[in-house]
Amino acid sequence: MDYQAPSSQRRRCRRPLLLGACVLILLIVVCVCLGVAFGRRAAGPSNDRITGNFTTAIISKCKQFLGDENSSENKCEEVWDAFSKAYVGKDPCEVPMEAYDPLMQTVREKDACNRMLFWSKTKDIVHQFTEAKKCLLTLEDTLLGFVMDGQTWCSEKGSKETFTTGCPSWDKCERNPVRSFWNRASEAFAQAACGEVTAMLNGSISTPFNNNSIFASIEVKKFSGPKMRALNVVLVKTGNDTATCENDSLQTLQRVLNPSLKYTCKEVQRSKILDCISDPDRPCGDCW
Ligand code: N1C
Repeated sequence: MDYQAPSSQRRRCRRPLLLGACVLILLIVVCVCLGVAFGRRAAGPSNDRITGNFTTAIISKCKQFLGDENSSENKCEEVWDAFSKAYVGKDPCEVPMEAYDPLMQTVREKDACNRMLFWSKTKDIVHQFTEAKKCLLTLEDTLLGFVMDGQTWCSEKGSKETFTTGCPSWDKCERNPVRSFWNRASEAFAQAACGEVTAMLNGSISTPFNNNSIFASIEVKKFSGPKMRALNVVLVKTGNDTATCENDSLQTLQRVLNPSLKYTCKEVQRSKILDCISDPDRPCGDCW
């Protein structure tokens, strides 16, 4: 026959059990709370989202560009200062291109007459080209272009920090820090245009000269004589691409181009440029 404890004894037995369960529940609650608190901290500004690393990256790229000159340390601090003042503490959709004016004053580039290369939707081939042949220069071959290429940055209203993630995308708002920077730097690069200028446009798309591009909306508008003489378009084509120098958008380009400038356009196969890039003995003039 099963032994049945008297009910008072059963109650006494249950009490420690109940206490244990309470302690366990309490422990679980504490653990969950701690987990959430620490988890939130970990998911907050990740390492590359905090100012320190970005500052270091920008300053060291700047020094890499300027080389080991003694003055490069101070210059790069000065560049960082002017650069960060343009957007730190501001709403990331309220940074106008003019915010970078002081930065442009800080960095003065030498004239590169007859060597300037502009581009639109041809970034890869253009940079392969300038990497291999040193005859032409893009904005990314100047200090600011070199340092900022491929970077993302923004801040927040009232913040002292720079974030490198969670920033507005290119099209989310026009006055975002990255877009305004490229607009302003491109404007300065085009204002410095001198002699014969080359532009590599993409012959694989229906509108090689696109009104929304920086090339059309900023750079071409700044091209003017007498310092600049001509714009030579290289239309990069692949296989049987149909776009030609007669393309409607290129007619528009000729119409909006300052009339004091000479204009030429040449269709060139991408494979021809690539062959030229891979042969160190071929001079630039042979590439198209
Ligand atoms: O809008 P785009 O090209 O016509 O701008 C290209 C034009 C070039 O001639 C450059 O002088 O504007 C200048 N420029 C850069 O140098 C540059 N480097 C990196 C503009 N944009 C630049 N980027 C990034 O490329 C930029 O962050 C944005 O995402 C693209 C714009 O390229 P696009 O539309 O092909």
